[in-house]
Amino acid sequence: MNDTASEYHGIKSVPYPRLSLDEFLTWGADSIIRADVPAVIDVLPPAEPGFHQAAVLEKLGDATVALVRKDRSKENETRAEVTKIPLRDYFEKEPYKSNRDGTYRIVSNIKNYSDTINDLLGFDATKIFNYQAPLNLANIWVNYGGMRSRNHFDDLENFNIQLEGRKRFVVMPPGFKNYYIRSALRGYANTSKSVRVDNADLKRYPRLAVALSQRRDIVLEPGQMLYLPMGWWHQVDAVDQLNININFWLSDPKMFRRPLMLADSLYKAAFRKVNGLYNLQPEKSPMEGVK
Ligand SMILES: O=C(O)CCC(=O)C(=O)O
Repeated sequence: MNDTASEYHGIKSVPYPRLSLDEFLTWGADSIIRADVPAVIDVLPPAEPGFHQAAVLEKLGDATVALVRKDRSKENETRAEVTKIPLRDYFEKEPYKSNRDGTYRIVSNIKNYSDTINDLLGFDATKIFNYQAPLNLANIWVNYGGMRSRNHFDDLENFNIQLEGRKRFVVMPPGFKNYYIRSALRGYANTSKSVRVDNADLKRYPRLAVALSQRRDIVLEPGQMLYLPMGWWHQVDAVDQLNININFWLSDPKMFRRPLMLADSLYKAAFRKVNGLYNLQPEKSPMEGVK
Protein backbone atom coordinates (compact mmCIF):
# COMPACT_ATOMS: atom_id res chain seq x y z
CA MET A 1 0.00 0.00 0.00
CA ASN A 2 1.14 3.54 -0.60
CA ASP A 3 -0.07 7.01 0.11
CA THR A 4 1.13 10.35 -1.10
CA ALA A 5 -0.34 11.71 2.15
CA SER A 6 -2.27 14.94 1.88
CA GLU A 7 -4.74 16.82 4.03
CA TYR A 8 -7.34 19.09 2.45
CA HIS A 9 -9.30 21.08 5.05
CA GLY A 10 -7.84 18.62 7.58
CA ILE A 11 -9.42 15.68 5.68
CA LYS A 12 -6.87 12.89 5.20
CA SER A 13 -6.45 10.86 1.99
CA VAL A 14 -6.86 7.07 1.82
CA PRO A 15 -3.92 4.70 0.97
CA TYR A 16 -3.98 2.77 -2.32
CA PRO A 17 -2.41 -0.52 -3.52
CA ARG A 18 0.94 -0.58 -5.35
CA LEU A 19 1.82 -3.54 -7.60
CA SER A 20 4.93 -4.64 -9.48
CA LEU A 21 4.69 -5.45 -13.20
CA ASP A 22 5.01 -9.18 -12.35
CA GLU A 23 2.11 -8.96 -9.89
CA PHE A 24 0.03 -7.10 -12.47
CA LEU A 25 0.78 -9.67 -15.20
CA THR A 26 -0.01 -12.54 -12.83
CA TRP A 27 -3.39 -11.03 -11.95
CA GLY A 28 -4.13 -9.74 -15.46
CA ALA A 29 -5.93 -6.52 -16.39
CA ASP A 30 -9.33 -8.18 -16.05
CA SER A 31 -8.86 -9.10 -12.36
CA ILE A 32 -7.70 -5.58 -11.62
CA ILE A 33 -10.84 -4.27 -13.33
CA ARG A 34 -13.01 -6.62 -11.22
CA ALA A 35 -11.26 -5.39 -8.02
CA ASP A 36 -12.58 -1.91 -8.97
CA VAL A 37 -10.23 0.17 -6.80
CA PRO A 38 -7.51 2.57 -7.97
CA ALA A 39 -4.01 1.08 -7.95
CA VAL A 40 -0.53 2.08 -9.10
CA ILE A 41 1.61 -0.42 -10.99
CA ASP A 42 5.35 -0.04 -11.71
CA VAL A 43 5.45 -0.99 -15.38
CA LEU A 44 8.62 0.55 -16.85
CA PRO A 45 12.24 0.51 -15.67
CA PRO A 46 13.71 3.86 -14.54
CA ALA A 47 14.80 6.13 -17.41
CA GLU A 48 16.62 9.46 -17.63
CA PRO A 49 14.30 12.49 -18.01
CA GLY A 50 13.88 13.16 -21.75
CA PHE A 51 14.39 9.51 -22.74
CA HIS A 52 10.74 8.85 -23.55
CA GLN A 53 10.27 12.29 -25.10
CA ALA A 54 13.09 11.53 -27.56
CA ALA A 55 11.55 8.12 -28.35
CA VAL A 56 8.08 9.61 -28.86
CA LEU A 57 9.52 12.29 -31.14
CA GLU A 58 11.46 9.73 -33.15
CA LYS A 59 8.69 7.18 -33.54
CA LEU A 60 5.57 9.37 -33.59
CA GLY A 61 6.89 12.83 -34.53
CA ASP A 62 5.39 12.68 -38.03
CA ALA A 63 2.02 11.32 -36.90
CA THR A 64 -0.94 13.65 -37.30
CA VAL A 65 -2.54 14.13 -33.88
CA ALA A 66 -5.33 16.15 -32.27
CA LEU A 67 -4.35 19.46 -30.72
CA VAL A 68 -6.92 20.52 -28.12
CA ARG A 69 -7.23 24.23 -27.35
CA LYS A 70 -9.29 25.29 -24.36
CA ASP A 71 -9.59 28.59 -22.53
CA ARG A 72 -9.05 27.58 -18.91
CA SER A 73 -9.08 31.09 -17.49
CA LYS A 74 -12.82 31.02 -16.78
CA GLU A 75 -14.69 28.95 -14.22
CA ASN A 76 -17.14 27.88 -16.93
CA GLU A 77 -14.61 26.88 -19.54
CA THR A 78 -15.59 27.15 -23.18
CA ARG A 79 -15.69 23.95 -25.20
CA ALA A 80 -12.41 22.76 -26.64
CA GLU A 81 -11.42 23.55 -30.24
CA VAL A 82 -9.67 20.67 -31.96
CA THR A 83 -7.28 20.90 -34.93
CA LYS A 84 -4.76 18.42 -36.31
CA ILE A 85 -0.98 18.97 -36.33
CA PRO A 86 2.11 16.76 -36.71
CA LEU A 87 3.07 15.77 -33.15
CA ARG A 88 6.58 17.18 -33.75
CA ASP A 89 5.11 20.72 -33.97
CA TYR A 90 3.87 20.54 -30.38
CA PHE A 91 7.46 20.06 -29.19
CA GLU A 92 9.14 22.43 -31.62
CA LYS A 93 6.81 25.26 -32.66
CA GLU A 94 5.20 28.32 -31.13
CA PRO A 95 2.80 28.99 -29.50
CA TYR A 96 2.72 25.43 -28.16
CA LYS A 97 6.25 25.01 -26.82
CA SER A 98 6.05 28.20 -24.74
CA ASN A 99 2.53 27.46 -23.52
CA ARG A 100 2.54 27.32 -19.73
CA ASP A 101 -1.10 28.10 -18.89
CA GLY A 102 -2.69 24.86 -20.01
CA THR A 103 -4.34 26.24 -23.15
CA TYR A 104 -2.91 23.66 -25.57
CA ARG A 105 -2.47 19.95 -25.24
CA ILE A 106 -2.37 16.82 -27.37
CA VAL A 107 -5.07 14.22 -26.70
CA SER A 108 -5.18 11.81 -29.60
CA ASN A 109 -6.34 8.26 -30.22
CA ILE A 110 -3.36 6.34 -31.66
CA LYS A 111 -4.86 2.83 -31.55
CA ASN A 112 -3.80 2.38 -35.21
CA TYR A 113 -0.16 2.71 -34.13
CA SER A 114 0.00 -0.54 -32.15
CA ASP A 115 3.57 -1.47 -33.21
CA THR A 116 4.79 1.98 -32.19
CA ILE A 117 2.98 1.72 -28.84
CA ASN A 118 4.66 -1.64 -28.21
CA ASP A 119 8.06 -0.17 -29.15
CA LEU A 120 7.58 2.76 -26.80
CA LEU A 121 6.44 0.60 -23.87
CA GLY A 122 8.69 -2.41 -24.45
CA PHE A 123 5.84 -4.93 -24.02
CA ASP A 124 2.91 -6.18 -26.06
CA ALA A 125 0.18 -3.79 -24.92
CA THR A 126 -2.25 -5.10 -27.57
CA LYS A 127 -2.49 -8.43 -25.76
CA ILE A 128 -2.57 -7.08 -22.23
CA PHE A 129 -5.22 -4.39 -22.73
CA ASN A 130 -7.34 -5.56 -25.69
CA TYR A 131 -7.60 -1.96 -26.86
CA GLN A 132 -8.23 -2.96 -30.49
CA ALA A 133 -11.81 -3.98 -29.57
CA PRO A 134 -14.31 -1.63 -31.26
CA LEU A 135 -15.23 0.69 -28.35
CA ASN A 136 -11.73 0.81 -26.85
CA LEU A 137 -9.04 3.46 -27.31
CA ALA A 138 -5.29 3.99 -26.94
CA ASN A 139 -4.43 7.66 -26.50
CA ILE A 140 -1.36 9.81 -26.30
CA TRP A 141 -1.49 12.83 -23.98
CA VAL A 142 1.15 15.56 -24.12
CA ASN A 143 1.05 18.79 -22.16
CA TYR A 144 3.27 21.40 -20.55
CA GLY A 145 3.09 22.65 -16.94
CA GLY A 146 0.06 24.61 -15.76
CA MET A 147 -2.39 22.04 -17.12
CA ARG A 148 -5.35 21.02 -14.97
CA SER A 149 -8.10 18.58 -15.91
CA ARG A 150 -10.92 19.63 -13.64
CA ASN A 151 -12.77 17.09 -11.53
CA HIS A 152 -14.69 14.66 -13.80
CA PHE A 153 -15.28 10.96 -14.42
CA ASP A 154 -15.07 8.79 -17.55
CA ASP A 155 -17.32 5.90 -18.54
CA LEU A 156 -14.37 3.63 -19.44
CA GLU A 157 -11.78 1.63 -17.52
CA ASN A 158 -8.50 3.52 -17.62
CA PHE A 159 -4.90 2.22 -17.54
CA ASN A 160 -2.78 5.36 -17.72
CA ILE A 161 1.00 5.11 -18.12
CA GLN A 162 3.21 8.07 -17.26
CA LEU A 163 6.19 8.34 -19.62
CA GLU A 164 7.59 11.83 -18.89
CA GLY A 165 7.02 14.21 -15.96
CA ARG A 166 4.73 13.69 -12.99
CA LYS A 167 0.99 14.25 -12.66
CA ARG A 168 -1.06 14.52 -9.48
CA PHE A 169 -4.34 12.57 -9.65
CA VAL A 170 -6.87 13.24 -6.91
CA VAL A 171 -9.22 10.28 -7.27
CA MET A 172 -12.65 9.86 -5.60
CA PRO A 173 -15.34 7.14 -5.70
CA PRO A 174 -18.25 7.04 -8.18
CA GLY A 175 -21.48 8.88 -7.48
CA PHE A 176 -23.40 12.01 -8.39
CA LYS A 177 -24.85 13.38 -5.14
CA ASN A 178 -21.60 14.59 -3.56
CA TYR A 179 -20.07 16.14 -6.68
CA TYR A 180 -22.41 19.00 -7.74
CA ILE A 181 -22.53 18.11 -11.43
CA ARG A 182 -22.61 20.70 -14.21
CA SER A 183 -25.33 20.70 -16.89
CA ALA A 184 -26.40 17.15 -17.86
CA LEU A 185 -28.29 18.54 -20.87
CA ARG A 186 -25.13 20.13 -22.27
CA GLY A 187 -23.26 16.84 -21.86
CA TYR A 188 -21.43 17.85 -18.67
CA ALA A 189 -22.95 15.43 -16.14
CA ASN A 190 -19.48 13.93 -15.66
CA THR A 191 -17.94 17.29 -14.63
CA SER A 192 -18.12 18.92 -11.21
CA LYS A 193 -19.00 22.58 -10.60
CA SER A 194 -16.25 22.66 -8.00
CA VAL A 195 -13.29 23.75 -10.12
CA ARG A 196 -10.70 22.58 -7.61
CA VAL A 197 -10.83 19.73 -5.16
CA ASP A 198 -7.44 20.41 -3.55
CA ASN A 199 -8.70 23.69 -2.12
CA ALA A 200 -12.45 23.20 -2.50
CA ASP A 201 -15.01 25.74 -1.36
CA LEU A 202 -16.76 23.52 1.18
CA LYS A 203 -19.20 26.27 2.19
CA ARG A 204 -20.52 26.26 -1.37
CA TYR A 205 -20.09 22.49 -1.93
CA PRO A 206 -20.40 20.91 1.57
CA ARG A 207 -21.14 17.33 0.40
CA LEU A 208 -17.79 17.28 -1.41
CA ALA A 209 -16.22 16.73 2.04
CA VAL A 210 -17.68 13.18 2.02
CA ALA A 211 -15.99 12.45 -1.32
CA LEU A 212 -12.73 14.06 -0.15
CA SER A 213 -12.62 11.76 2.88
CA GLN A 214 -12.45 8.82 0.44
CA ARG A 215 -9.92 10.30 -1.97
CA ARG A 216 -6.66 8.76 -3.15
CA ASP A 217 -4.00 11.41 -3.68
CA ILE A 218 -1.60 9.96 -6.22
CA VAL A 219 1.47 11.56 -7.77
CA LEU A 220 2.12 9.38 -10.81
CA GLU A 221 5.85 9.09 -11.54
CA PRO A 222 7.42 8.28 -14.92
CA GLY A 223 7.29 4.51 -15.47
CA GLN A 224 4.16 4.07 -13.31
CA MET A 225 0.69 3.13 -14.51
CA LEU A 226 -2.50 4.20 -12.75
CA TYR A 227 -5.51 1.93 -12.87
CA LEU A 228 -8.46 4.32 -12.66
CA PRO A 229 -11.74 2.42 -12.53
CA MET A 230 -14.71 3.53 -14.62
CA GLY A 231 -16.83 6.18 -12.92
CA TRP A 232 -14.22 7.30 -10.36
CA TRP A 233 -13.90 11.08 -10.24
CA HIS A 234 -10.49 12.64 -10.81
CA GLN A 235 -8.77 15.99 -10.93
CA VAL A 236 -5.41 15.89 -12.70
CA ASP A 237 -2.63 18.50 -12.39
CA ALA A 238 0.71 18.63 -14.18
CA VAL A 239 3.50 18.64 -11.60
CA ASP A 240 6.41 19.01 -14.05
CA GLN A 241 7.09 21.13 -17.14
CA LEU A 242 6.45 18.37 -19.68
CA ASN A 243 4.09 15.42 -19.38
CA ILE A 244 3.67 12.51 -21.77
CA ASN A 245 1.19 9.70 -21.08
CA ILE A 246 -0.23 6.79 -22.99
CA ASN A 247 -3.56 5.52 -21.72
CA PHE A 248 -5.84 2.65 -22.63
CA TRP A 249 -9.57 3.27 -22.26
CA LEU A 250 -11.57 0.06 -22.18
CA SER A 251 -15.31 -0.52 -22.13
CA ASP A 252 -16.67 -2.92 -19.53
CA PRO A 253 -20.07 -4.46 -18.69
CA LYS A 254 -19.79 -2.83 -15.22
CA MET A 255 -21.49 0.06 -17.00
CA PHE A 256 -24.80 -1.85 -17.02
CA ARG A 257 -24.85 -1.90 -13.22
CA ARG A 258 -24.63 1.92 -13.12
CA PRO A 259 -27.90 3.16 -14.66
CA LEU A 260 -27.23 6.91 -14.20
CA MET A 261 -23.79 6.64 -15.74
CA LEU A 262 -25.16 4.52 -18.59
CA ALA A 263 -27.91 7.04 -19.29
CA ASP A 264 -25.42 9.92 -19.25
CA SER A 265 -23.03 8.01 -21.48
CA LEU A 266 -25.69 7.27 -24.11
CA TYR A 267 -26.99 10.83 -23.98
CA LYS A 268 -23.49 12.26 -24.30
CA ALA A 269 -22.61 10.02 -27.27
CA ALA A 270 -25.75 11.22 -29.08
CA PHE A 271 -25.12 14.87 -28.07
CA ARG A 272 -21.55 14.76 -29.41
CA LYS A 273 -22.67 13.18 -32.67
CA VAL A 274 -25.52 15.63 -33.28
CA ASN A 275 -23.26 18.62 -32.48
CA GLY A 276 -20.24 17.29 -34.40
CA LEU A 277 -17.99 17.41 -31.31
CA TYR A 278 -14.57 15.77 -31.13
CA ASN A 279 -14.89 12.22 -29.88
CA LEU A 280 -11.35 10.84 -30.07
CA GLN A 281 -11.77 9.16 -33.45
CA PRO A 282 -8.59 7.11 -34.16
CA GLU A 283 -5.88 8.88 -36.16
CA LYS A 284 -5.00 7.24 -39.48
CA SER A 285 -1.59 5.59 -39.50
CA PRO A 286 0.38 5.54 -42.79
CA MET A 287 1.29 1.94 -41.93
CA GLU A 288 -2.31 0.88 -41.37
CA GLY A 289 -3.09 -2.22 -43.37
CA VAL A 290 0.56 -2.53 -44.58
CA LYS A 291 1.98 -5.96 -43.76
O1 LIG B 1 -3.92 13.89 -17.84
C1 LIG B 1 -4.90 14.61 -17.73
O2 LIG B 1 -4.82 15.85 -17.61
C2 LIG B 1 -6.26 14.02 -17.69
C3 LIG B 1 -6.23 12.54 -17.72
C4 LIG B 1 -7.60 11.98 -17.58
O3 LIG B 1 -8.56 12.66 -17.30
C5 LIG B 1 -7.78 10.55 -17.76
O4 LIG B 1 -6.81 9.82 -17.99
O5 LIG B 1 -8.95 10.12 -17.68
